[in-house]
Amino acid sequence: MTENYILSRVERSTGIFELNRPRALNSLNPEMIDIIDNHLKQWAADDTVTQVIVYSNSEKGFCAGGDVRFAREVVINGTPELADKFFAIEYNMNGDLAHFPKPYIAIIDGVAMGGGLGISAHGSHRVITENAFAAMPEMAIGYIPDVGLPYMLQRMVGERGVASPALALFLVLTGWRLSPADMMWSGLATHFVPHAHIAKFHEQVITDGIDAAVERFASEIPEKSKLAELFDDIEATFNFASWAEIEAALAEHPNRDFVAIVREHIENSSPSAIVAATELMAAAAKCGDIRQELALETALGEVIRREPDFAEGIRAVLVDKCRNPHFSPATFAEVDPGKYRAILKPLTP
Ligand code: QUE
Repeated sequence: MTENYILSRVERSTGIFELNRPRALNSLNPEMIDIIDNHLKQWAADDTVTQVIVYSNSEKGFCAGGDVRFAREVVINGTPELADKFFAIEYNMNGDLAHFPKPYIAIIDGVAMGGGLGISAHGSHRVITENAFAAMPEMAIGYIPDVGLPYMLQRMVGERGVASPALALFLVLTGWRLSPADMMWSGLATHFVPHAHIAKFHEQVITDGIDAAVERFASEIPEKSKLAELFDDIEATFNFASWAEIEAALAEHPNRDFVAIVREHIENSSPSAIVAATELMAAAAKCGDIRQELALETALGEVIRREPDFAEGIRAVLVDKCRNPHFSPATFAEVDPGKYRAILKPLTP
């Protein structure tokens, strides 16, 4: 029997995706991605649907990411092409979502990581509560930042009013866990609604539309962003197109507390993933459309999923949950960025 991992329906003029896979923290499997993409196509063309809303029906969180346990299994069983197919379909859906022509509202009332940001961050309204947090944690599993976030993160302006490629790179390389205040400040989130008002907010979105609901329920976030305090240090050390340059900048950076934070965050990360991600972000900066950037992820993802760190990282983080990965190569000095550059170059505008 197949379970309804996404409950989709139309209420009044609102298309609804209710994420319903609580045991896996709503992580997205191929079936869920198909449901989202098919409905987006249908609802984009249907004049009776004026907006779309996505939310989780579980207290546990919004969405933890893609179904990478599945991806690991097919890779170690010698059929990585099944993972290729899964990710290609997911990334295509992320592109469709980024170009969706109507208001798309995500209510994030808990964790949103990786693929969970891929089904929320590209929409017009990213509504968070004080329970929200977000991260791009792929470095820990020997993978690359994906689902269009390398493109989106570099272009969001947030409360600063100006995009920061350095901030985007810092976020994907460190896997920084963004607090609600960090999400608002960075631009990952667009509106804050206290958890206590979310049910009423949700109801009003459906009865009166997103603008009226935001007008009534959105408020100032009470906390301050820690990320904002690190911003000058981030700009001074992450505004580079290669990991070697970032390492050199970190080595000389006067604020050693900041450098210690960075080192602590990348301690259990795959050196190959960090180098590949830095190359991907530099290439993503040159893209004029998210679909071009998704093509970079597709190509680089196929290569990196076949490297040992992918299966090993998922084993350590999600299967054995022991956080003692044995990455290979184990040091940055042994990783050749040229290998990743060669994959990206022909596809980079
Ligand atoms: C990196 C990832 C994922 C991750 C952790 C990482 C990811 C993902 C999950 C996850 C978490 C909890 C679950 C689950 C999956 O964690 O993609 O099923 O219950 O889905 O460091 O990319």
